[in-house]
Amino acid sequence: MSNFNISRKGRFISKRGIALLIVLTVIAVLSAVVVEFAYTTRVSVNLGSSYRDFVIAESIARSGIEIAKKLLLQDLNSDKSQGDMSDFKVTSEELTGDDELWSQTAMLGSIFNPFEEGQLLLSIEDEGGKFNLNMLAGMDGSRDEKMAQLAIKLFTNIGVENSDELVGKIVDWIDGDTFGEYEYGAKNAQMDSITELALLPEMDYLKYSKITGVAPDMPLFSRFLTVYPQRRYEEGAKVINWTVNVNTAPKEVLMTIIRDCDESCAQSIMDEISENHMRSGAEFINLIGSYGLELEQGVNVVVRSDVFSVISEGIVGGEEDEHGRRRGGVSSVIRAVLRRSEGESNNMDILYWRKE
Ligand SMILES: [Ca+2]
Ligand SMILES: [Ca+2]
Repeated sequence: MSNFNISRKGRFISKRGIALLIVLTVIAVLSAVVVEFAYTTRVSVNLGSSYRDFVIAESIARSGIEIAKKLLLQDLNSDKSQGDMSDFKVTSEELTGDDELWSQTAMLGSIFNPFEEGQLLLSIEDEGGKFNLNMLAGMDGSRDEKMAQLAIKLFTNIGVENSDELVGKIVDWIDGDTFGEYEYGAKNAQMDSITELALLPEMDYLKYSKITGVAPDMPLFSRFLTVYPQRRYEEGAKVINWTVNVNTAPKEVLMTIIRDCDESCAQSIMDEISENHMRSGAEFINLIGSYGLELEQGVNVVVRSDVFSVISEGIVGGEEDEHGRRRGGVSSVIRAVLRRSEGESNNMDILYWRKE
């Protein structure tokens, strides 16, 4: 295999060069976490070796969350200095190493490993390209019909049968009132986690993984759906449009937000975006306009986001597979949702945290 890739901007960048850039970035953040790591390593000497391995694995997973925070803040700063406030995905085939490093972290484990005693597998995903289920209903108990129609369209695009019935169940689950066809045992409050979908009437694993687009053993996140940011009630507004970061939206979401755009149409638009990411909502409107297409009602298009889901796994022991990933060792996984706050002092809020 060639040791060189051509970046989107036409430059030749060696894989070693990319690895070096990532190494430099991570070394900068490691100084912050190394103290915790050294401490747990010292403590572990006195413990049984399998428990010791678990403590180290967990420490690596925690460090991964710190690395994710740092990468996202660094991205915000470099976006500001470059005057391009957009967040987009860089796929592994076209790694450039110098922009949107957060979106390239899936490569981290196989390119290099900063931890001598184990391996870090980190993935960061933008939640801004997904449908926020909490938009379906307001505190006043009313169903937001515009959002309901968009959700029905999205579920139909995903291949869910009776998607209007599913949306009805979710609305009853979320909305503040206690009347409705599927109200029995409903929460009647906004969702805190996608996993609440599993509590809906007549839900099973197969349906759950179809609706969320992920395997049942990865329950926290979904390819198309999110519950973040939970802004709807906080703002107290009755009608809020669906704000979508089109740079990170999956094909099924693009099919939903554009009127009369089938799968191959959405695929072409997604290909164009991955070739040249959108730098403004207007640019996207022009792009779909060139296909003779327009947005659905109730949709706002943006090109950036501040809410990201992170899966950080530390693995100790085991054997490396052909991709350089360890299998069969002691593993610790942390799933978190992080929000970047803009302002004088950029920082990260943790919206969700779960350790497995
Ligand atoms: Ca960015
Ligand atoms: Ca209800």
